[in-house]
Amino acid sequence: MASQFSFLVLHTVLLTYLSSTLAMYSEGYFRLEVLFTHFDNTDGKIFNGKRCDAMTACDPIIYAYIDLEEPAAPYPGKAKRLRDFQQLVSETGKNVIIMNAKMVKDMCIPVLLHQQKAVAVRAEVRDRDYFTPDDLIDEFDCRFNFIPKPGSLLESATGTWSSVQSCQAINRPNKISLSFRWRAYPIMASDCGYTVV
Ligand SMILES: [Ca+2]
Ligand SMILES: [Ca+2]
Repeated sequence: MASQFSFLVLHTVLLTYLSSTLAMYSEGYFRLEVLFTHFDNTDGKIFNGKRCDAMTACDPIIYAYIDLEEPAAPYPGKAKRLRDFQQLVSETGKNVIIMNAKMVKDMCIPVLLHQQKAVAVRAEVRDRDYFTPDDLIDEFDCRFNFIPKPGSLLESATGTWSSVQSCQAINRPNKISLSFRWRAYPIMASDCGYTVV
């Protein structure tokens, strides 16, 4: 009797868990995380080939914006002004940065199973100067496609990171690089500010 009861309880718990997971997934809301890992501007130059600073290495500030709205548009897409971007990294006297700089954005327009959602992360890197306006080092488009798979249903709140990918530099491609990983995992409608009935 007791074991029958605990079986029933377990059964109910499992069903509740599965249906909530299914509901969560079927709504198609996801949290997207982008992790910048590596910036390399070994020769210490800005967008026009001049040096960042006369005597020292660059002082890079990395700004980024996850563009879900106009991902197919050329740079900078939806991020029209510097204040649209989020400042992620600021370093002094470094041409190369190894980092773990993460940004997060919720995808609150549902992406359904096997649909493809294009994403473009816009990044702008500037050289901080204290007595003159900051110099533009380069601008980057970091593009990828997110396609929810049936496996997404079973992923925990962590998801799996992509392999390391390269952004496309707008001004000095092949001379400067910015790399990243990304992942996406299901979230609840309430995370998007929607009321669940
Ligand atoms: Ca400078
Ligand atoms: Ca500087």
